Amino acid sequence: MCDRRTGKETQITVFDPGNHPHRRLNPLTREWVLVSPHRTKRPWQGQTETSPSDVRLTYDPKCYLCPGNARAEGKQNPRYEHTFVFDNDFSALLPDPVCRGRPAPHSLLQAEPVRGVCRVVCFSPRHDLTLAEMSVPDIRHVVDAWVEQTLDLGAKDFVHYVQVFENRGAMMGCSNPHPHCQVWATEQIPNEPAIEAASQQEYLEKHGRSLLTEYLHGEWLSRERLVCANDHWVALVPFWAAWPFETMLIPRRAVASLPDLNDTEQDALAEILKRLTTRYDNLFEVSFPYSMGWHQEPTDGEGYPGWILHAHFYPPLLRSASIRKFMVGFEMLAEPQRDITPEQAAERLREQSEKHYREG
Ligand code: H2U
Ligand code: ZN
Repeated sequence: MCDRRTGKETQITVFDPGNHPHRRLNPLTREWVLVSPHRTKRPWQGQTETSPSDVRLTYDPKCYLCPGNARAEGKQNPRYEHTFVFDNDFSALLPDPVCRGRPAPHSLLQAEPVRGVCRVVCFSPRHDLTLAEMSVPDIRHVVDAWVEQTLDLGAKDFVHYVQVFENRGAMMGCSNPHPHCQVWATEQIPNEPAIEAASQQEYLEKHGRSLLTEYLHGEWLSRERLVCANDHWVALVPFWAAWPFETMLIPRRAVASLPDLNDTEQDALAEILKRLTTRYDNLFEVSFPYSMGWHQEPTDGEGYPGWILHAHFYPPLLRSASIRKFMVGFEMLAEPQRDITPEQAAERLREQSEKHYREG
């Protein structure tokens, strides 16, 4: 092909997503992700040092989540056997109604009151465990707690959305190694679920099928980005993943929220959670940090026919137990960027054993 300006011949090569810089669209958030696979010609020659062996206590007398211990504000935890849920002592949201007061002085200075409830869910009385190292029946208790919290908080008239999330590891800002997650129930639907609601709704209207049902179908056929699966769940690296080892967990039956899962699907969820988190831990032989959370149908009673329940796992690690991906610079100012392709990441996770490296 001839360049009109310089008159020189330029070589146009055929687009190869495994080699050429390109952008991928996240249809849930409608954001683009820049993928630069040419930067990882030999992606796995970097160090993969293991972390110093960590000796962990099964019970820590100083931990505010261990059974029988006192929390920061003086309240005492019961001697719980499976899970334990309490109202966050430093809650980011409060349930008390407040009146709106004066209107905004300018349309650019909008503020609105938010009511809500924040809770903490301890996964296990054992201080030293993580989902990856808990037994499947014990993880099932965690699934039960998520379902109960969604039902309980979702039933409150001022709660329109229930966000279950886990910050794992100090790298993700987790304040305590004791296995736990948080539940924040809010009056307004927050940004991420709000945009996902709009995308899923629009897709359904346009195509007559749910976005994630359609997406899962294609991924199941191609298998390129699958990590692991059972009869009821699929774990995959999404085509549009921004974090190096980002995954999604999607149920194979179209359900909208955790309480919609039947008993067998809840058992299967406990099983796949253990398998996926074990693969993560084995990748760099470290207790893999991540933020994970569920996106489920809002509880405002509006009806979200296109909504499919799913979990996102956003782990920060890139090349080793200590080398992380930073979302800075171009990511902060322009759009997310990744080097290793989602297909390569899925392959790396598929290669991992489902027997935990610390076992035995
Ligand atoms: P992380 O998931 O980020 O570690 O947060 C744990 C939560 O536990 C945090 O939101 C709460 C903090 O407010 N917490 C209590 O409710 N009581 C305490 O005694 C300490 C921490
Ligand atoms: Zn503890």
